[in-house]
Amino acid sequence: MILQQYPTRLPCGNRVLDLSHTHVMGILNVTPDSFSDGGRFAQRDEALRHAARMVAAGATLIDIGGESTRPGARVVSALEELERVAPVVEAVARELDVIISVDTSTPAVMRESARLGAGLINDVRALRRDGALDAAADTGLPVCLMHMLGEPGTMQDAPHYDDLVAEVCSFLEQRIQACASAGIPAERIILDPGFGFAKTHEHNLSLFKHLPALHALGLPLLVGVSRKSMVGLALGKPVGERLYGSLALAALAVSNGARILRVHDVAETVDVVRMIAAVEAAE
Ligand code: 9MG
Repeated sequence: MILQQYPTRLPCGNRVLDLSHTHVMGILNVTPDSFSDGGRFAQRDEALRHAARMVAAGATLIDIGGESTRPGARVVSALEELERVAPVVEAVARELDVIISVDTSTPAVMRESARLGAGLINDVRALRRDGALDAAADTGLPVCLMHMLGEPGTMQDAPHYDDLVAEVCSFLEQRIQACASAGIPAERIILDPGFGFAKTHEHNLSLFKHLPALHALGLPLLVGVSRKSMVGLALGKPVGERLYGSLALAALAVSNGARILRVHDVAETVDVVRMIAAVEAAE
């Protein structure tokens, strides 16, 4: 059992996230290759249906992203990202009872998504883009700060650490400090080790093993490993066969203090979380 040091109520816009237990965040990518090419409204409706399925399966957060963060991915303009994300944020906010997380590093997308009803900003660049700290602070929303070195396009070019865990912790502490200076208090921050971002397979495994060190920073942890290469490489499985490995890591993450699991397979991960909760609630 891991003791938590942060408040259990995290206001996320017009909803509250109860951090006394672990939540499942469903992934909703709205990049051009995510949905059929039937035009903008058809894509928005398809995205909404997918979000509704994840909510029905037990997701309490939906993470909407319009910029691919895969290694080698193209950087999109703020306008392009906004055109992908905004209609979906607006539709999900109108139709579904769920906290919307917006997966973005772009200040204009943060501001507009907050206006349309988003409740959380998930930034893989930890608010390091110009204007991102101020934009996030102005929204008043909580932020997820993820560890990554460099940019998605180049982050896997021989990442090196002298002391991986210490360097990840120190990076996150520096970003917490930058947030404080910009007016974002620690009570509005979620931390994420950034599995698969500027890390080799060995780095990912080792960082996972040392999750308690990140938990000791005293803020809620988000873990995203669903179908990632660390599962594929450990098991020798292609992306379509990584469910059981992803669920094993989800269970380990929960028992090491993760409060949000960012996943593709919502129903299966919700079962993992509920099963662990049932055991923890027993005498
Ligand atoms: C957008 N995105 C892709 N992988 C992620 C991860 O592991 N964590 C967070 N916070 N965002 C992610």
